[in-house]
Formats: sequence, C-alpha cells, structure tokens
Amino acid sequence: MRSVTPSPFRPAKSVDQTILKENRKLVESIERRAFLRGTLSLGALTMLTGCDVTNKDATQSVLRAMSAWNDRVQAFLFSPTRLAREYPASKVMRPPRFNAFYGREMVKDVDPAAWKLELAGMIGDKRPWALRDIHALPEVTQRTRHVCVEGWDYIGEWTGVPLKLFLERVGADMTAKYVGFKCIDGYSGSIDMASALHPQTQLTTKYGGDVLHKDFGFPIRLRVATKLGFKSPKQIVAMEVTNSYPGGYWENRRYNWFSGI
Ligand SMILES: Nc1nc2c(c(=O)[nH]1)N[C@H]1C(S)=C(S)[C@@H](COP(=O)(O)O)O[C@H]1N2
Ligand SMILES: [Mo]
Repeated sequence: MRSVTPSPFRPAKSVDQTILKENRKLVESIERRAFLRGTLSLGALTMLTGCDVTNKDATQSVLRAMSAWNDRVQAFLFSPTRLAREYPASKVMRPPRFNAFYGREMVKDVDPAAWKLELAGMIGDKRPWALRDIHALPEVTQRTRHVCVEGWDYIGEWTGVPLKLFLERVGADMTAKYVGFKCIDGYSGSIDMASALHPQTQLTTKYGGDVLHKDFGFPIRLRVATKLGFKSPKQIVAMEVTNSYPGGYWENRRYNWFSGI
C-alpha cells in the first residue's frame, strides 16, 4: 500500500475537535490499518470519538466521516494506468475459494438461454444482452490476486470482456461517476468510473479457462483486480451507469466503499 501524507482529517461536527486534533497522528495510523479490514476495535473507537462508544450516533458519524475520507484519499491515489501484479499459470488456484453472504448450497442455478443482462441509467443503447452476445465480444485473460476483506486471498485466472469495451459498446456516458451492479441473489455493488475503465476490470465469463461455475459467478461476474473481493459481484443480472451513489450489499453495511488494494 502506498503511504498517505498527512491530510486534513475532517470529523463530524458533533465530535470534540480538540481530541481529534491532538490525536491526529494516532487517528491516521489506526485508520490506515483499519480501513482494509473495514473494522475498528472498541479501544480505537474510544480514542477516535473521545467519548463513550455506546454513544452510537457520535461513533457512527465518526465512522462515516472516516469512510468518506478514505474514499476521497483512495480515489485521489488511484492510478487509472497502474496495473495489479500478474502471476504465472502455475500459481492459479483450482478450484478457487468460494465466498458469499450465504452458504454454497444456496447458490442459484441460472438458465443461460433465459438469462439477460439488463441495462439502466446513462447508457445510449439500453437493450438487454443475451449471454451468447456477451460471449461474442473480445476477451482478455488475467492472473491476479483476489483479496477478501475477511483476511484470505488466492491467485486466480479470469477471462472476460474488458468492462471499458462493453461500456463503449453500449454507449455508456463515461463521464458518469458510478457503475452499479445487481445480482441474482440480491447482492449488489458499485464502483467508481475510473476503476470501471481500468484495463484489468472485466465482465468475467471463465475461470481457469473453463466456463464459470455458478458458485464463482456464472453466467457473468465482475472482476476488479485493484479492489477487495466484495467489489466484484457474481451472477450479475443488471448494470447501471449513474451519478447517484448506488451503494451495495456490504457498502451499505459500512464496508469502505472504494476498498482499493
Ligand atoms: N452475487 C454475489 N457476489 C459476490 C458475493 C456475494 O455474496 N454474492 N460476495 C463477494 C465477496 S465478499 C467475495 S470475497 C467474492 C468471492 O468470490 P469467489 O467466490 O469467486 O472467490 O465475491 C463477491 N461477490
Ligand atoms: Mo470478500
């Protein structure tokens, strides 16, 4: 991770400014280490808020301010051209490691003939896409590291159409702020446009050279090599280009929105 030079930390108004000012160094170091995990200890929270952590409103507003600060810093540091490291084929894990907000036995089957990708928002041609039309688009392969916020990771091989190419193809407004996704299991997620246009961000159809297994996103999933795993929705059914912040399943549960790695 690149280091962050001291930046103005802007806490919520309800918080004692003096305490935050005095502890700025500490606050920033705790905050840097904690944002990747999306969690803070009770002790750290007490330090940050300078008050009883059972005061839920003050704690929440500090966390919200920190998360917003994280998003701004990360968006600022993000380089649209810097590539995530790629690995040799021998390092690829087969099968990959499953994760979802529910058990594997609950993963839904998808009928590829009936499945459609719905398009919404700032897109010129909003006609839904059939799977065979997505398969006909040019694909690229990447071998990169998938990092889950829970603290595990693996190297995988994903093949699919670069999201940038797909966005161009449907006439998306590339000046929009967000691209949002909805999934068959009720999961959702959203990314900033710069990350959507990154060369390693793809709509994935294959893992390790084979058609995606449903557990890993069949028929299509997003793969964002520059972000934590929860930013790559699986089994996508709808995509939206928008200027209104779409949030997402974990994003709405307080995970840091940008979550760059
Ligand atoms: N539809 C859907 N996509 C999802 C999730 C989910 O619960 N549902 N979990 C996310 C999380 S937290 C991770 S780490 C990755 C796991 O991807 P994998 O099973 O291919 O390793 O999927 C992400 N995409
Ligand atoms: Mo994850």
